[in-house]
Amino acid sequence: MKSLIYPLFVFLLFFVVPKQNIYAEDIKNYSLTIEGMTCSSCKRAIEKSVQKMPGIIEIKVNHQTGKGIVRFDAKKTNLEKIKKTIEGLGYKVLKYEEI
Ligand SMILES: [Cu+2]
Repeated sequence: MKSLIYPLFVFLLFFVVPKQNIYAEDIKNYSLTIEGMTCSSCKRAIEKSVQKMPGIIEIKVNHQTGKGIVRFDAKKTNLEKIKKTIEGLGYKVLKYEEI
């Protein structure tokens, strides 16, 4: 059993750990313009749902301006998926732009 520990450690170190890393070149930042947010519950609903998606690092939206920013790992998700999540809640993504 002990003889398995070292190979297991090496396996985890070289094969499992790197896959969980986020590489700087995969991180994308987008600005969003969202239609339909009227109060802070709208803001929270969007932030909560998007934050739960795999690959999302951060999302912040402002219901007063309709603007938001999202930061994500492009290896794990993309803007189309984020847009679908937001629109699934009943809002509309009018515009998005890489920043
Ligand atoms: Cu609201």
